[in-house]
Amino acid sequence: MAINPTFHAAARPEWDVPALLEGLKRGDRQTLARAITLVESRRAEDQTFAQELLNQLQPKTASETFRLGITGNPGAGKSTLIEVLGQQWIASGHRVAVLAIDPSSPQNHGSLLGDKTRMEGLSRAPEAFIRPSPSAGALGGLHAHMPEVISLCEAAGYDRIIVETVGVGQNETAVADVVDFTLLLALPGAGDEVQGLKRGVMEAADAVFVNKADGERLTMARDAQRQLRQALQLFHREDGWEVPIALGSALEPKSLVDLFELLDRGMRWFVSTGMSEKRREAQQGVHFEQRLQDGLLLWAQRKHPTAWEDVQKEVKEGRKSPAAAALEFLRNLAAENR
Ligand SMILES: Nc1nc2c(ncn2[C@@H]2O[C@H](COP(=O)(O)OP(=O)(O)OP(=O)(O)O)[C@@H](O)[C@H]2O)c(=O)[nH]1
Ligand SMILES: [Mg+2]
Repeated sequence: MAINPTFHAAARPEWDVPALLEGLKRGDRQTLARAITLVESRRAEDQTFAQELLNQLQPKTASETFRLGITGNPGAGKSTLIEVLGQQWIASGHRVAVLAIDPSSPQNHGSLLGDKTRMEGLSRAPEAFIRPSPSAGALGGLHAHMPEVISLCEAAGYDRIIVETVGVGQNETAVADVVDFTLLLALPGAGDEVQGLKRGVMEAADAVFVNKADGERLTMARDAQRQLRQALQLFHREDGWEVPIALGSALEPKSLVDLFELLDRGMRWFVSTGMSEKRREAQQGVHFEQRLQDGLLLWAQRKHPTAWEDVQKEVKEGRKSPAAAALEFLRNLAAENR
């Protein structure tokens, strides 16, 4: 194949931040999708535009928007439930954004495709916006951009944000760092299924829903409810909120009345006691620190690529302990920047 020596890839057009802001204000979905692409971009030249955009967004208060995290083991029925809940919220006049965290692992790709069919009604609704977000990355930890993506959705007029994430592995409790309220989905059956939930996941839950309480599983669902109640008693909550445990079936919308009620009640309680606002403030602090850590790491790595590689090698080969190697690297950096 001949290579055209006069060919130059077209320079990427610069981002038009005022146009993005204006589009967001209009609630334009395409603009929202583009704005999310911008803040998720790893290109260094996009960073300035992303920050310029984010800095001009008016932050929403906890009484204006509600951020709900839905977590639970793979296959617990999170997407199926969101399909019903989202439509219920739309019917009461809300605009709903669903952000599904893509665990970025090959065995999970099936579920993302599945989400399209599992949230079919919602994905066709003009009042809904559904977006999978990448979670992993060399730097930046879990869903590193989730707080920004949430702000963008809110700026575009979505007042109910649902973040779906599997409650396993590293994603475990991270969702609680970006939402006002965390709903944990559990499955019928005392014993194994209940035990399978990690302590951290249970502790982060503001409410639990035993899903798939249908057909022959109803008795098992009640067992699970009882056992979860006992397990939750072991955790002390300083805020005084008693974690409710509902049961029902995402496939039978009528059985979800209790769940919808408890979500409403939870939302009102968290807003009226100032808990939601307090959480948002604390989360801002956490995000700042995370961003700073990411930035410092990247900076150190770029400044001394060779030393970085050498030290990595030494650690991997067991010639230095990770702690000692990190300390030495930091000392060298500090000495140089004194
Ligand atoms: N019987 C029954 N099946 C359900 C219920 N809710 C969901 N399912 C089924 O369980 C399977 C998994 O549902 P999803 O909604 O994709 O579960 P998920 O938690 O989003 O799964 P991941 O995104 O892969 O973690 C699907 O086949 C659903 O039809 C329920 O209440 N009862
Ligand atoms: Mg799902």
